Amino acid sequence: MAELGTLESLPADYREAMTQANVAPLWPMMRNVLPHDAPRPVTKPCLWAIDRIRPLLLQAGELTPIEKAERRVLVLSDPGRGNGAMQATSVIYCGLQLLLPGETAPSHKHTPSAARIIVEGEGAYTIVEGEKCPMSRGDVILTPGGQRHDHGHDGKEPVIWLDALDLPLFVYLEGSYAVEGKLQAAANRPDASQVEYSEAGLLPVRPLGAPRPAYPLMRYPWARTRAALDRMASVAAPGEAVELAFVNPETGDSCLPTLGFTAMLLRAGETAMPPLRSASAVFHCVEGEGVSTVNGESFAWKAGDTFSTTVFAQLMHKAGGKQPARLIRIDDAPLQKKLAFYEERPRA
Ligand code: GTQ
Repeated sequence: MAELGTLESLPADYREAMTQANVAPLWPMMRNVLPHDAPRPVTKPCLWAIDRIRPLLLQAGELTPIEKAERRVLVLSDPGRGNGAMQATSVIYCGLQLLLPGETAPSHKHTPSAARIIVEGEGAYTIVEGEKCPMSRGDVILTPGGQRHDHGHDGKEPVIWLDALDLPLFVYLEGSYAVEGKLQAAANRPDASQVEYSEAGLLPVRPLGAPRPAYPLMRYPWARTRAALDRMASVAAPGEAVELAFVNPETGDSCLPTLGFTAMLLRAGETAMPPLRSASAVFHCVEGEGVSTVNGESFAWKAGDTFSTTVFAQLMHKAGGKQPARLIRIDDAPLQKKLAFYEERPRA
């Protein structure tokens, strides 16, 4: 492969003239923007242990009243992007949010899409365009871009959940903004996961030509997800992956436009070695414990912990203990598929 010319090899007056003209030579930067054969990720894999972050989050509850926070969140910061990075990977933002009993987080809508995975506590809820979604541990609740949402809490203990948004993408696109509004009244009926989409393979019949809701299902209750995983695990061959995707039940598409969510079960003591994927990902452990290696670096996790992986990472997961581990995987594969470059490669 040809050695490309460096910036330093160009005459100083030529470099100065380029700067004055607001131009830059591509060739010294060529391999930065187009590296050979595979991307060179900026993201560094990281483990965010709940035991470390929970006390800081509860302290935030004392230091900052909800009125002064709008959303009381500690963002999971990618160490590859330096202190205070507002993202976990290129596309994925994650934050741990705290709501205390009696609090409400004000209503707003924004261009990025979000999903929440409940980590602990009972009695909180999110209202999305009037649909009141109760929050229980492991539930996945969507707030798609442009849909008004506010959070409330009728329970007795602090509630913590993990937010996942495509916010970094929207910031990059100079497309990120929020619109504030009034707290919503809940619609006088249960959320669609309880009444319209309560069984896989059964959809509400609508008149011909009636519009299908873009986001028919806002809440994926953990009790259902967990039972489905366990049923799959009971028939899966040893070594066969037990993983289910959260999809739009009307279309089968990913539940959000850019981010994908799956639930995984790792049988106790079993090692899973997925292919190398072009998508970046964040894993959240809902139940159990285990160890994952990301390009040879080990992260020991347990329920409530979250960790990130980079694009094309060599991954290995192993559930520890005597119980299976159940995790939720968040990735940006739906965005990459829409851009027609999502790729999987066999492990080296
Ligand atoms: O709960 O609406 O972590 O708007 C970041 C932005 C949560 C939310 C975040 C948000 C929210």
